[in-house]
Amino acid sequence: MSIRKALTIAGSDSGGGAGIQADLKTFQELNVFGMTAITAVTAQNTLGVDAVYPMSLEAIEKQIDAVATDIGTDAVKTGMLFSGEIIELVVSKIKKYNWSQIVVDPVMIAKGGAALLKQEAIDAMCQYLLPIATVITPNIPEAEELTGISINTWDDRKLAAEKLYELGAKNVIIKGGHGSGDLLIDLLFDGKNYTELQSKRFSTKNTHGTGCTFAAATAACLANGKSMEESFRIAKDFVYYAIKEDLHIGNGHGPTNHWAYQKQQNHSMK
Ligand code: PXL
Repeated sequence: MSIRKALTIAGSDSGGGAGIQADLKTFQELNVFGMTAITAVTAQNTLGVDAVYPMSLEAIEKQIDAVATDIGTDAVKTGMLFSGEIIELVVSKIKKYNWSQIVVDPVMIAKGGAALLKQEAIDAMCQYLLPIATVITPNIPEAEELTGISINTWDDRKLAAEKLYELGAKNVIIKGGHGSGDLLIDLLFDGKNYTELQSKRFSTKNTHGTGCTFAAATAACLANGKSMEESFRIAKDFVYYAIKEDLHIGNGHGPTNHWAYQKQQNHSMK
């Protein structure tokens, strides 16, 4: 069996719940060999982000080159990219290496409000990153920021998805975690069809890193050769169980449970 690989280009979360740590745990659980190019190091725990240290452009470039020139990858996931110049570098490398399964999580702000992307970088994201995205996975505030559309109704959400598609993303998933109500509905738009996936909304503060985990699960599934819709369904299930079986780590917004999906699969096979 050939081993499928995925590369995450993202920030490090010392607390282990989000960023590259969440990505690697997710890749591992979904049977994909995970690799990293770290764009920034954050000092943080479940209570918040204490400091952000962006890596130099050279350090980011060398990490991507090292992976590309020896190992290669079947999918790329981008997370915290911090600045316009990092976005431009990452896009030029993705083009240079002809990578084609690109999951863009447009990370902007941490739960406590710390900026993980400079305001000036939003233009670069729209101009350079969206056109190479196989799929972009914003939450509602991120979709609003990227499109300028304020999302209050289901039609607003569809309109924002269409706008992100027009900006160049081949598929758009607008997640519903920031909505309200008993049901959490995520929306996929592929340029023609809409797919809505519903699940129960849990009342828990342990949701740190759900966005990273969702995008990493999507990238792992694409690396494994699954279709966009199937990848969407598996990523949704992965995050559902990760929130449902929360771990209660730390005193603030705790991480999700990256083991839960596999445990569920193993039980249901018995
Ligand atoms: O969940 C967004 C996110 C992404 N990447 C890093 C983070 C966070 C949230 O805190 O720290 C590195």
